[in-house]
Amino acid sequence: MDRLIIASNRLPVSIQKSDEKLTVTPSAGGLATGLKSYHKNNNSIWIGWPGIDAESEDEKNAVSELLSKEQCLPVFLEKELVENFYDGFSNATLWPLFHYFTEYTEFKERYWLAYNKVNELFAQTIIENAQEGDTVWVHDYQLLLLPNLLKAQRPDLNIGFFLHIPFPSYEVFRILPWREEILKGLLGADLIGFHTYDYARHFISSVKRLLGYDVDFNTIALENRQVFIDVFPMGIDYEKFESKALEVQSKPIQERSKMHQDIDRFLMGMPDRKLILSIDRLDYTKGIPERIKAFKHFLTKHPEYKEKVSLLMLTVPSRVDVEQYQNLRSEVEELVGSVNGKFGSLNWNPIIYFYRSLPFENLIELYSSSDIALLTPLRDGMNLVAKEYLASKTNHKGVLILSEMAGATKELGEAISVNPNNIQDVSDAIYKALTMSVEEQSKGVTTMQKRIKRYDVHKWASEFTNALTNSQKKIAEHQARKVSAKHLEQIKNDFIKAKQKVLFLDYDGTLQRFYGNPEDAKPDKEIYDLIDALSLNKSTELVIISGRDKNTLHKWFDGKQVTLIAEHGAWIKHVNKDWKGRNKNQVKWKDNIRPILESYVDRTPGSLIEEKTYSLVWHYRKADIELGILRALELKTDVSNFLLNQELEILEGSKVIEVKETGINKGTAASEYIKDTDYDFIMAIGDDWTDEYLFRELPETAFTIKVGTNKSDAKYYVDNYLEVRSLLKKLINTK
Ligand code: GDG
Repeated sequence: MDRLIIASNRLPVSIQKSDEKLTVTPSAGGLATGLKSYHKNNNSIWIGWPGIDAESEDEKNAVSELLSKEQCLPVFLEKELVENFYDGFSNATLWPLFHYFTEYTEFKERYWLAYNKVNELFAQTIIENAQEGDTVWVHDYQLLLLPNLLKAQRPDLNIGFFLHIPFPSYEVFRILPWREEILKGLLGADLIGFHTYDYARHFISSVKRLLGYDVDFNTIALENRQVFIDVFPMGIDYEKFESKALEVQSKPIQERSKMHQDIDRFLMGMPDRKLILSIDRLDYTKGIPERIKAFKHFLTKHPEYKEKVSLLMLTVPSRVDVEQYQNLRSEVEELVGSVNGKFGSLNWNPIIYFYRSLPFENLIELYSSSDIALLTPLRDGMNLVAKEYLASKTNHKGVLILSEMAGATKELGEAISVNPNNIQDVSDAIYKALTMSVEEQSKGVTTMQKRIKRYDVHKWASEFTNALTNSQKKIAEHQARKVSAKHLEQIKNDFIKAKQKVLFLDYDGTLQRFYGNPEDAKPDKEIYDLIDALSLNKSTELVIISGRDKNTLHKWFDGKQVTLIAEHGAWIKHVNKDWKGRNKNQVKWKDNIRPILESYVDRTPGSLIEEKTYSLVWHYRKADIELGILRALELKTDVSNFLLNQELEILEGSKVIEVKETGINKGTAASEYIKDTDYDFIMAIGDDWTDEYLFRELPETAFTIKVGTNKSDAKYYVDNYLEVRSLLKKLINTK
């Protein structure tokens, strides 16, 4: 990999100003702490907002200089821009929407404009600093437009994007007024990574539904590029947490920090005393009020735990200027007060509440000393705190209670999983954790530790960047097979030299673009002109080879100097001759298959049946895209039960399932066509899966060309039907 440029809203360090002096402090948050060591070791450049509103050019220069020592480059943002971009579109539009808090989501044009502006400023800074072929790794929801801004101006860059928060279901995402722009922005990346498979499939589903692109497993086929989607659950710097935990726990009691000594005193205040820990930013996604209510329920249900257990809540101040966060703070403090007021005593606070952030060392003391971690977000992209808690459990004793709405739950199957909205469920989980045997604790913790140690943040970052390099290789491979000016020259030269030539041309998606209504795809003047011009050359035979029924092809091309092959080869009409069909299968198979297809039409609005001589076709191009794909899978299974001994097969095309008599496909039809003539130039162009038969069966010397970016056995690629037409134009007027 060439040089790496990391781009995120915040840099791994912040610049602060006090008494006219600038100071550098490490930024909090999972992304900054997680990637920091990777950044240092890989000699990358990190581009982001320094967190300060620089007042003058001199100050900007001073900030830049301080940052350059950290391999960082600033994007300076003015105060008003930050308000609309950061507090506005990022945190009042995207953050609530992507976490399913639609009621908090604000749609304001000025937020959107600022968001565009900031993404453009990032693009500008990166472009000014990126060398040819550099890799850019863009992070998170503040920069969703950046990949495409970069790709449009600098196609040479390898662009990766990672989303740290959930990608919501299509039903929620579609609410966003700028949904298409956001998707297109992201699709400028070559690789897009998510924490979980669910987020990835939500994204793919939105792309399919809103932009209509074809998706083949994890590859999205754009008009002229491919975008790869994959899952990379973010890890932590395991080593760092483990070693710090060993260090703080091995200190003699008198040398421990004040906080650590307080915890020791609390735990030793009574035999069997237990400490439950929760750590999160004060955010409505974290389920903090629900957690307090569940703890209250637990204390009511289990009075025997009075004075024996406390919940230590570290809530880190966050987005303090935003009203919802201020309201949340009041609500949380009221709830804490009411629980402590109701259950507490002179020497026992059921809830120990901190509203601040703590130094790293204190954080580790909390992790390693507490018996249970109670992490119950209502929605969370990953939740690194869960992993950090486990890594700090160097004595392997501890229990993790984790919300099933956190991305981390997918990897931490041995944790006690809870629905954070179910207060009874969370209260039961607390009881279960308090009564869990040491052996069981140790078994769970050790298993999870092994997993998160193996897939730590270094592995995560290298897996992502390796996948980005691999996607680059696949893209390069595809690029190399694209019909270039050089290839065109070669095709043209061979065409001129050849004595007997044949061109097999698919119709829909190859000579003509796809239309929602197949009837609208009738040939335009340019197609007729092309056919007429090409057929002037006496040594050239033109064959239109299509899955369409013979009547349509007849209507469109009768009288033209072109051979027509209809229904994938079931019918052929040589120039100036009549249609010739295959012998009809005597078995009345259609009567058996038709009712099955009809049941699918009934259950899949927008789908329809087409009857051809040798086949029955179920079309679902106009149906809901996901339902169509699902039904197509079902239909294949259903129909395959009827195929035995019937000499029938299933052919899957673009949004169609065709049940047809065996041995009929474009490959056998083309082989049949060329078998008696010695052609010294054969070319085949097609866009569909059914054209793959053609590409495979034609002789090795044939020029086979795939339209689009999907995987193919063809030797070459072109982007779309317009490129097909311009390629054919090059062959006109040659003798
Ligand atoms: C996004 C996603 C996803 C917290 N309090 C203190 C402190 N922290 C550190 C923790 C941890 C980080 O902050 C919080 O972890 P999150 O996982 O919640 O990460 P965020 O950056 O807030 O959020 C989230 C994450 O990105 C990574 O992709 O997991 O779902 O929302 O590292 O240790 N650190 C210190 N003092 C504190 O008081 N020193």
